[in-house]
Amino acid sequence: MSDSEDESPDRQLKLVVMGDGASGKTSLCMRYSQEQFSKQYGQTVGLDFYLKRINLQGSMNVALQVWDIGGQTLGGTMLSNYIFGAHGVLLVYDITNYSSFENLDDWYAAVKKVCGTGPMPHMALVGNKSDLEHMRTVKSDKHQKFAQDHNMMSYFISAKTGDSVSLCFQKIAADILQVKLTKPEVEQHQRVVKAEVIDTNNSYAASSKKQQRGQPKSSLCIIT
Ligand SMILES: Nc1nc2c(ncn2[C@@H]2O[C@H](COP(=O)(O)OP(=O)(O)OP(=O)(O)O)[C@@H](O)[C@H]2O)c(=O)[nH]1
Ligand SMILES: [Mg+2]
Repeated sequence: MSDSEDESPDRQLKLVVMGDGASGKTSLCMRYSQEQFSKQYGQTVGLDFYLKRINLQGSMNVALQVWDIGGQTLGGTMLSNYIFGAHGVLLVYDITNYSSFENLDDWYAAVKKVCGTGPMPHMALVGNKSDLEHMRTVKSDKHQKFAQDHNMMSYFISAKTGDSVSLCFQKIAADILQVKLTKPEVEQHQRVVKAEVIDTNNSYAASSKKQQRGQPKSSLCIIT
């Protein structure tokens, strides 16, 4: 157990992760809390909890209580209870699935309903599966407009590669607690750039003009 785990946290935050089924909420939570990813889809029934202890500015210990809400709960009677008391809400959609983006209106409305005329929690728009950029169906400007219209912070992440996952949570926690992340903190949570060699003959790049012209088979180095 690390020193920070021994100490009781200075602050505890409830973060609720919501959005359509299969948008990658559980994958995001698993990546963040356990550095794991599974290609298999197991639908979340109701909700799951994750706990992550982080440190802000080297001095503030924060316990993040992450509530992973099953996509099927939209319209159900329990959803309001799950949202109640949230400090932050992550509205997650899949950038390759347009309807998961469209349905964010309903997820947003569910949060609004719980808050009534009171203050809204910190809201973050999270476009997941950024590793599937070549299959994107939600244009980036639509994403930005939604974030602006709803006064939300906005992120593109990949639960699969881990890209921007840690930084996203770190920034959300810092924003809620109104502290500024230091440059070293931002760098620390930015994922280390790694090169992955993929076989272009089995990837989307296989249909590129280069291949069509019958050029020799090759491997492509992608920076993720
Ligand atoms: N390529 C890719 N696949 C992902 C990513 N995140 C999740 N997936 C896949 O998408 C599928 C659904 O992921 P889940 O995390 O179970 O989705 P969920 O939002 O929790 O779904 P519900 O529990 O039904 O609400 C799984 O097959 C994951 O492997 C990602 O960043 N990239
Ligand atoms: Mg799930």
